[in-house]
Amino acid sequence: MSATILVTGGAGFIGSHSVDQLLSEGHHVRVLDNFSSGKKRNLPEHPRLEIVTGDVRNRADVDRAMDGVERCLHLAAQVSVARSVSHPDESAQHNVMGTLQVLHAACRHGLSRVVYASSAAVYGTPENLPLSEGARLRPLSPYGLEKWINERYASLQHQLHGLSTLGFRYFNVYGPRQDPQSPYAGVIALFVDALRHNRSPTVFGDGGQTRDFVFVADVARMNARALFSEHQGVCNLATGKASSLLDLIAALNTLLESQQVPRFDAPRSEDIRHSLGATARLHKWFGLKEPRSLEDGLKALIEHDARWTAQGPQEGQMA
Ligand code: UD2
Repeated sequence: MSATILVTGGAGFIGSHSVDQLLSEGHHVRVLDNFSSGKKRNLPEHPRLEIVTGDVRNRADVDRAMDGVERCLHLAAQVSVARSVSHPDESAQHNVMGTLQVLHAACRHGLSRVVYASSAAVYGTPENLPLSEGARLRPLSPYGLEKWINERYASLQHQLHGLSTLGFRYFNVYGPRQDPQSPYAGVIALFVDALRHNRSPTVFGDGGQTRDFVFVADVARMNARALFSEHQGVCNLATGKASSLLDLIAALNTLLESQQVPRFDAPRSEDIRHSLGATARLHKWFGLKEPRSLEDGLKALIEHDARWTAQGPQEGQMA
């Protein structure tokens, strides 16, 4: 059955893939985006897609966007961990007050479900791996704390008003449309860009640090699935597999037929060594049994980039 779904931050990286997924499932989608980092070119021309330019911090904009909507995927955020450290007040305005606006409006408009972006950043330095949802939360940045506050607000709105919510703790999401030029680009986007331009990738530290890399199309599928489920609370969105940066460079060299050797730089302060998500809840609640392997995901990313370069953005979009 088709529904009308609001996607805040729908022109961004994860947002635009989620919009594609929801459209492919036959839903009507409304995007609310202020286009500060999201891009119109990430979105298709589609008869079931409506775009509202506005800000989640603005009550009138959120009310306008939520009118007639049944479910909401809330992804609009200030996404830079570094910026949250340098500008904590501005970051909290976006991430805490913006989310509060969305949750509160969802209650006023009688929405049946809100799925929102939390983050692995809520965990901070792990005590045990893999990180399960019950692990102690010790965020290392305002960004991580803001996401945790959002989880608490969502749970409280459930308690007070019966609003059904699910927060996904995204691990390291990668895939097409992650902009390597952005100061907040993830390591995969940066390494692919370096290798494609015959540059050495810069590794902060010794490259032995590991991450749980999740392909964005899997994230989009899980977002869509969660919108139509009843599960309440939080859930990791991870693969349960760890890869080191050196593994990543080796895989990319093979796929791109290059032989780049990394340049090693000082480790980032506050960098965590290992990150790996437990996936039992994700499997049980949302059935992501076989997430895309890193190799397959990197292949899809590289093929997408090649099409984009050859044909331009419209034809380059992923199905
Ligand atoms: C990810 C998320 C962040 C937050 C955090 C929580 C991304 C882009 N960021 O940060 O939003 O949720 O997890 O734990 O997903 N690195 C290099 N060279 C580079 C860039 C990065 O060596 O050119 C290293 C970096 O020092 C780190 C690893 O690669 O050890 C991953 O870095 P990242 O910025 O992609 O993601 P992360 O895990 O710091």
